[in-house]
Amino acid sequence: MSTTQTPVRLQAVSAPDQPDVTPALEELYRGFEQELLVPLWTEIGDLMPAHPRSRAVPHLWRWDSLLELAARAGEIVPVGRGGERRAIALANPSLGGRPFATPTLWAAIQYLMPGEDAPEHRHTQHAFRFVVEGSGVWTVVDGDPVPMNRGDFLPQAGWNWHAHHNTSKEPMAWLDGLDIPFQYVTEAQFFEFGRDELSAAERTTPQRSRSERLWGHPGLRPLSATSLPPGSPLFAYKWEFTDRALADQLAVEAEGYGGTVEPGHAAVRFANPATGADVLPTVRAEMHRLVRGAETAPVRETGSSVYQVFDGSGTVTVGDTSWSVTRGDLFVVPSWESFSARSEAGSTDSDSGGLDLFRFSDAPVFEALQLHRTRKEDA
Ligand code: 1HN
Repeated sequence: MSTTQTPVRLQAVSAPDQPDVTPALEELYRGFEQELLVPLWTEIGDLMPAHPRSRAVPHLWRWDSLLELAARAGEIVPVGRGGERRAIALANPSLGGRPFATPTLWAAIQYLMPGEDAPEHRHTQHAFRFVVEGSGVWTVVDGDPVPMNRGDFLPQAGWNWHAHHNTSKEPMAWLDGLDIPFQYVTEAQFFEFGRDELSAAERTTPQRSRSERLWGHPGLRPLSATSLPPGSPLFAYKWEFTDRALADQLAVEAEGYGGTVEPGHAAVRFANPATGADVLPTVRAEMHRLVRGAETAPVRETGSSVYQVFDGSGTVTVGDTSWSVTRGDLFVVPSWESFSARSEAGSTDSDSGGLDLFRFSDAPVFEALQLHRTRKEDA
């Protein structure tokens, strides 16, 4: 077996915190290079910054552009065994062209043409779907067909078998989120192909999945559930319930009883109904609603997030960058960059002036490792 040696290159530099540049130091550094050794005193600033400095940068992808390109892919790129999915990933401009939205998170637009199937497989990577518009696809999770409609959030924890089929006469696009970049560095990934065809029972199109019928009742746990999967046993969080939860928070606030995270800002986390924990072991998902004219206080957090505008329009600020955003637009908040959002009335009369933001992040990983920190910035 051959091994590849990555050369070590050490540059003696003249600086207050560095040793004097002498022939003896140069010779010492050549000795380090020869033996593949790196001294801490040349690296400490990069390895131990005073606060996180993300390799990722804030970036925005416009939904219109993603959808247009995905539709073109739908015309010319088949879906089938091998490629598995017509998914087109967001690549953070400072992560070397890899399909990584952030150092830990994958985000992609997936597109399925009328009548098409995305074949069954399973992998250790934890995944979810979020539907910003459209309908007509059923995702089949461990043999349970689950409908996908606008506003629905569908977690698929690692190692579940899953396939998708579009039974409608229209193409459908949605957002996929996975922890692929995180699992890539952990080197703990497994993947298996499933069956080439789904059964007739799996190709049915119920309005509610078995999972929703068992687990979709607030506060009620089925006594038949003796063992639990690694993520949420509820395979769909329907928009009807998310929307009502946000509207109810704002109504409670309007009555003077709090209930929101800050004035005019309602928010919910998608939680595992069996445990109350995050829906996926490595991914947190939330929905935020800002009423007309509301804004959030700038906040920094360790770990990274991807946001998608679900409805309305507004301005979001990530670090030094601000964007006007509207339905479907996606953007990245790298670790420890400050984030704030403000709702703004859009150009259409039907626009409520509010802003609904879907967010997913790697927070469960940071919390489990005691690395989660949040800091409110002075506005
Ligand atoms: C995957 O299985 C799906 O099941 C979506 O829809 C995106 C990206 C990389 C690897 C597997 C899906 C994926 C993926």
